[in-house]
Amino acid sequence: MNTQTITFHHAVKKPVIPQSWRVDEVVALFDLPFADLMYRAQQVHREHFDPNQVQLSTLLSIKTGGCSEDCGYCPQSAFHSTGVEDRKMLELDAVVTAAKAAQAAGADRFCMGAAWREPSEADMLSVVEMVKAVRGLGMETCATLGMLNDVQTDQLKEAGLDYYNHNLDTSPEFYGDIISTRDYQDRLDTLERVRRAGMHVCSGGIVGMGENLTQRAQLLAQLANMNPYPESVPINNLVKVEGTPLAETADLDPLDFVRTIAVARITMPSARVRLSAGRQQMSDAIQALCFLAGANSIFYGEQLLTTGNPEVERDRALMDKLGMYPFADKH
Ligand code: SAM
Ligand code: DTB
Ligand code: SF4
Repeated sequence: MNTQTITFHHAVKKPVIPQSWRVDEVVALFDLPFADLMYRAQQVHREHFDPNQVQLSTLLSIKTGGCSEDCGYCPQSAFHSTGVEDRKMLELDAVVTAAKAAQAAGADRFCMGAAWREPSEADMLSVVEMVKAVRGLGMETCATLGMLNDVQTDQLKEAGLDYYNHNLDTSPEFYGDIISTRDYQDRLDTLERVRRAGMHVCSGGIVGMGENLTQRAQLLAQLANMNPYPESVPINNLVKVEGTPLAETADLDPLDFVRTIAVARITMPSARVRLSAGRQQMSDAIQALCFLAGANSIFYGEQLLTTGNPEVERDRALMDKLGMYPFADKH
């Protein structure tokens, strides 16, 4: 077995041994009694991280709406009437102002999102300037722009992009029920290019879209078996937006969401597991369980891309209540 070494931001070098999780093994984790699952997740978490530290990422939509993909969950798809307006790309100044505000509020990573199937050459010129400017502030940079080719991944790496977010979203089996305008393999190919260009990979998915437990396990097995697995793993709870095909999907039991976080932690021990979209609809108690299950990152700031996220004050109060602290604070 070959061993690879990856450099993590804010962490020591860790060897990552290629993993091969079978789907039935992942299902067996989901099926554990809750207390046993939480215990295992906490053991793994504490072996790899300070369990009281949380990474704070602020999102900014640099290009909103009018997307040519038909992702069934997404308020920004041109296929759905959700009331989200198609706006032109933000100017560099507006992006830098938002990044400075996020930094002042305590965020350490700034993620720029665009409602594109893929960026054009002209788009890339603007994004490169944005990445350079945000990196210049001393923040970690992340972008999520859709599919990329080799030239684009090199441009982003050169500009100083630390992470590229590109979610697998769901299992290969369920994928076709949610998106028809691109394939699972397209997603895997972009992730491979990001890796080859030398950037950190941020990839996760959405739960609560009507997938069954096996399909949830298939998503996590896909992520965990990447060699190496992503450094950042966002687990989103579907935000149901009126006008999208998934608006009426039945709620996922919040404890099943907590289980998903725990299984992500166990299967990807050294990854930053992010408790992502859906926090605004979650009680403090469920969020606390997610942190106990191994989540150690959140989106921070009132807005995700087009939907809401808890207010900074609420998150600060929650962190205080739980004795948790962000990276940006010196401890
Ligand atoms: N257009 C690019 C792409 O799809 O890769 C980047 C932006 S896209 C909005 C980024 C991710 O947001 C999606 O892959 C999906 O996981 C997540 N997302 C979008 N709408 C969501 C929703 N309603 N609830 C939860 N997550 C959502
Ligand atoms: C991710 O996994 N979740 C974020 C980020 N990566 C780009 C996006 C969540 C979007 C939720 C719906 C919205 O606000 O439009
Ligand atoms: Fe477009 Fe991304 Fe939304 Fe899909 S998830 S419709 S690619 S913005």
